[in-house]
Amino acid sequence: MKELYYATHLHLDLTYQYTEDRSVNESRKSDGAILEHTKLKTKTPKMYRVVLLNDDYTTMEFVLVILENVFQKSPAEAYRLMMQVHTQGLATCGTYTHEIAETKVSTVSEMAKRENFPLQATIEENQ
Ligand code: TYC
Repeated sequence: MKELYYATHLHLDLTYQYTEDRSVNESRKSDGAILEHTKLKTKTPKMYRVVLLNDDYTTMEFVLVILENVFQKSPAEAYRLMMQVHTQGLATCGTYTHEIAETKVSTVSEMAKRENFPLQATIEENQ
């Protein structure tokens, strides 16, 4: 996980605190001053691929509806991805944070069930 630190000048950056206390997160300046680094809470979130799986029963037309409406693909990109799943067994439809990826998978599953198709999507963590 990335840890971000502000790294601008002591006098200009309010996230550095001038202190005489020799604390753990300190670095010494040439004039003897101590810079205390304030660790920020923002972290890069893990990202997850949503992978669409092939099956023998879901119609190509329905997969296009899913790709255009759930994954916001253009008709041309939806067709390309649908054919990739059809010929290769699977394809990544998008990369999202965990919560959004989970929601996409649920939406695909619910829309497919409503039409009695066995279409499935899964999640894979990005390395
Ligand atoms: N293989 C399906 C068919 O021949 C089409 C299909 C494509 C199904 C992509 C699922 O994710 C899928 N009707």
